[in-house]
Amino acid sequence: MSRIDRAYALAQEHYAEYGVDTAAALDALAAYPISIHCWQADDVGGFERPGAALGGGGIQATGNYPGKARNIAEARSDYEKVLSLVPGSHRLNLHASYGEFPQFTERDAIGPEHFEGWIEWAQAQGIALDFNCTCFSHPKADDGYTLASKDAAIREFWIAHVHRCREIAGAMGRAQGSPCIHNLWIPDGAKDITVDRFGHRAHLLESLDACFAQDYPVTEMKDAVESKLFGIGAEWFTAGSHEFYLGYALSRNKLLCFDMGHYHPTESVADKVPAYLQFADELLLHVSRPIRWDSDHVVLLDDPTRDLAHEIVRRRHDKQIHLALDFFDAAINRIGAYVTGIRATQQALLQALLSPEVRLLAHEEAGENFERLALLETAKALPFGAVWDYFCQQQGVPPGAQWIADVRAYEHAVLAKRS
Ligand code: RNT
Ligand code: ZN
Repeated sequence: MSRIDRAYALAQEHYAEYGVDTAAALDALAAYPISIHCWQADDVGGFERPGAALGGGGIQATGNYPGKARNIAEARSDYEKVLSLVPGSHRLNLHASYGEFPQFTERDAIGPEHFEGWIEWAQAQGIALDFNCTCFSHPKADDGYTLASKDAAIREFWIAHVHRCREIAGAMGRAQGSPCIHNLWIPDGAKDITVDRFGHRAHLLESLDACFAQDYPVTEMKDAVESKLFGIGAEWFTAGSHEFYLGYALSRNKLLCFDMGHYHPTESVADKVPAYLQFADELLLHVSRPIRWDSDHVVLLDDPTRDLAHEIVRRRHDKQIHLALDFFDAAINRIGAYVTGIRATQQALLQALLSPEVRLLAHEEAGENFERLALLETAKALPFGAVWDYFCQQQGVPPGAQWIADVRAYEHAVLAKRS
């Protein structure tokens, strides 16, 4: 028996003493898909034009580590490398700006034909696709407004873009036999005091209704709307705030997307999940790590992520929580950033799946609050790492720290050759 097998056998026994079935936890983990965001590979640049770069829109990738993907072939090679280093089943979350455009194509003219290559590639990888409209980094977003603009022509343009994106998402969902989640986030807002907040939001409401006028079967695609607190250059006013989209999602039967970086720093997204799920059966999460602001740092196995994972796992039998990642660090090896963040998210899920929930709940319901606290603390020291390594081995990906050297080797062989 290898060290990993022996350690797992002991861990299995150990967890069983706490009433936890490690094999069941691993089955559940293997079945929980994480939608990997495409934009860590190229700093949210997209491939609409050669050398496209993220511009404006209140999101910002910082750093200039060498080796970012310069075209779709390079991005796919990077995603394949990432997929080879993470256990479990996954999806890829594409932005509209990552289409295969033979020549520059305006955003209101894109279509499923520009994503056929992606659909084929995803099928070959055994993964499904999710989709996002791209309502930023564009001259028609330069004044800070898209769907909430006071200019009817600007709104029309972006509504047409979202129509195209929903059609693309529908085509993806049909091809893959699993609904494609189409997420809408807009940067709309203003740097300084804005008098007519009501007017901009009224336009946004009307634009969204126009965006979603056409119904698609839920087996093909589902719409999500993502709120935000503020962005760089939109510090004073953000039209698509939490309250706005909370009302919108509930009244229009859309999925609400909670991004972990889009709230006041002391708010807990983990706590929002069981609140929101009193009113809805489904939601989308953007797992991210804000530091002081919506900085989109690489996700780690930290308290907010662990806390969120517990809420996800607790609801896995009666609610649908779609898990997508949203971080982009341009200051370190981008493949390493991906793998670190994906594995951390899965580790958080695994820790939650291995939590002695039955006992914790019994203590809670008996009013044994000291016992509850003490058991929570004790559970932190259970041999979770042994279960994780076994999972990696079972899934045919490197356990422990072995993958770090693999990323370094890929950097030498592939990334370092990109100028
Ligand atoms: C921006 C939102 C949004 C983007 C991606 C690229 O603040 O979080 O989800 O990060 O669409
Ligand atoms: Zn997000």
